[in-house]
Amino acid sequence: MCLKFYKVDGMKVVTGVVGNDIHVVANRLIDISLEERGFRVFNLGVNTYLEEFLDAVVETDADVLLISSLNGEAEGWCRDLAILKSQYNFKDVTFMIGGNLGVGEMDPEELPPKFRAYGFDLVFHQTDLNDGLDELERFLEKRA
Ligand code: B12
Repeated sequence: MCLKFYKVDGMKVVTGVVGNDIHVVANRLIDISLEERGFRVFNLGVNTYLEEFLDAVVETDADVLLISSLNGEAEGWCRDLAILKSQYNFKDVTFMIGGNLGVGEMDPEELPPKFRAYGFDLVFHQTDLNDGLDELERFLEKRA
């Protein structure tokens, strides 16, 4: 059961798991949860490279790119997002990432500013999926 913050019907979301990451369970749950909220989902699945995500955003004319990372390697795969974005002509696309964004000894507080500097609008480290999707809806509503 989720609270509805914003009418998202028909908004397009490209999603998937970045890099060499085979954790598929969260990916399925994210797909189902987005569909249930009324988004139109383009799920690229596991083992997806950043360039493939950006190409899919262009091809589907998506409103949101929601990247998931579970094995802790997101930083290596995503730090070039801002550079890649500058090669495309994105207008009003929301870039979101979540899952397990760090590994080993690190300060979890440092992860959101770090990933925002890489070019993400919304960053969720070890956050409940529905809390993150509620936040996405609030963000889209504010931006509208
Ligand atoms: C099952 C599992 C595996 C299976 C995966 C099978 C499969 N095809 O899916 C196998 C055994 C293959 C595996 C392999 C590995 N795994 Co593994 N695996 C797990 C385990 C036990 C459960 C993952 C799972 O399915 N959880 C259920 C789903 C529903 O929960 P979830 O993944 O956490 O996703 C939720 C949230 O993260 C969140 N979320 C996810 N994405 C996003 C995005 C947004 C925007 C938001 C808001 C929220 C959100 O919502 C999801 C749904 O509720 C976890 C430990 C654990 N207890 O979580 C480790 C774990 C994820 N694995 C881990 C590791 C390190 C690996 C390996 C690197 C191990 C190794 N050395 O080989 C490899 C990775 C190989 C690779 N190339 O990716 C680590 C990651 C470390 C980290 N980053 O903190 C974990 C946390 C175990 C640990 N404590 O060390 N793994």
